Amino acid sequence: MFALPLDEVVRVHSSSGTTGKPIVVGYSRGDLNTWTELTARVASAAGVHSGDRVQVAFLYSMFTGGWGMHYGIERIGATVFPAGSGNTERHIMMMQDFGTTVLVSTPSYALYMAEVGERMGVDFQKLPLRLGLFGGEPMSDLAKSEIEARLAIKATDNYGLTELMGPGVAGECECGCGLHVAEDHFLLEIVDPETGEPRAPGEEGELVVTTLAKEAFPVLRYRTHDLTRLTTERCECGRTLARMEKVRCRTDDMLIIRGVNVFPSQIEDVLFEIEGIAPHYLIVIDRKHNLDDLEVRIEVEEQVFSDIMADMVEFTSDVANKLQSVVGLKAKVTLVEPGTIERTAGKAKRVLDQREQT
Ligand code: DLL
Repeated sequence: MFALPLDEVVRVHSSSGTTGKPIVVGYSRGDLNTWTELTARVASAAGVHSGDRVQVAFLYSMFTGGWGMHYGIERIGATVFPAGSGNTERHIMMMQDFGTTVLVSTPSYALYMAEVGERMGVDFQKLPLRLGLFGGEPMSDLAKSEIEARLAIKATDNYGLTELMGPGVAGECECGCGLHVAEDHFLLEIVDPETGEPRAPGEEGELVVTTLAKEAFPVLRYRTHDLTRLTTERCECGRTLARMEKVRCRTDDMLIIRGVNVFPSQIEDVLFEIEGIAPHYLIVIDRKHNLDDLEVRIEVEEQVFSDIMADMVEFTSDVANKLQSVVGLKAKVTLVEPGTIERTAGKAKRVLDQREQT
């Protein structure tokens, strides 16, 4: 699908394969320059400036996150630590030793870093860390506040996808009220995900994007599967670019369990509001006797575990009732010990759907 001969393509990346086989994309020299400009733009809107020490904890690989943000931050004149993802204790050590001021990662990895740091006895309030640029996966309002409180930083959301370039498509400014879109490079439309018909301004729908200046891999009316809405109301920061609301979910994130449409983000919202639940969970769906079975495994904090059976039963049934009132389904709630749900340094895997195999 390249629009230029291969010898003019100077970089290749691929998507994380959210919907199956990864999509391979190419960049010309001009595309790389544009990409750097646009990631510099989102980073500076978020509040990064020269003098900042920025620790990039995205994968440096075929994934666009690491390389994309790296060059933009360099262009601003800030100092980049290309730490990559994984080896979390080393990350924490780097934050302490280098006096990192800005962290760049997925929101789920930031929460994991908070956990590891707390275990290491680090007081994040005392570190110079002040800002986080997060992206690559949804960050609910509650997850955002939790990151802000535990890491003692301000968190901003950054959106993009490989097919358009990677990060740099849209990002939150310091006002934190939606993501400013690089409208001079991308034409955005919102359509009805079922029919493809345009939605009225301000209505929620699927984001469809046309690239305006890409050379090696231009796309026309590309369907992102991401649900959002656009606003052209002026932002307090003074930028006149349109803003998109944070993407809560994808059209194809939707799970259909016993005929009920369920978005993992709805489950997350319920869990994050309950005291004593750690921000790590796994949704397991199975099919038993031709019937879908929903289980939500959640990590709880030490103090929730009780020797009194009745207390534990009450806690789990309280969580199950809250889930049922929001999602409309009865879920089996399983409490698991802290640290037992698998952590990833990239995008979190929250759903295990075992129905296909049964
Ligand atoms: O995730 C590019 C990226 C990297 C953006 C780092 C921001 C920061 P892909 O791997 O192709 O590209 O995945 C794109 O991830 O269609 C959304 O469903 C989801 N996604 C990306 N950023 C956000 C976000 C990168 N801020 C797919 N909020 C997209 C919600 C997001 N979902």
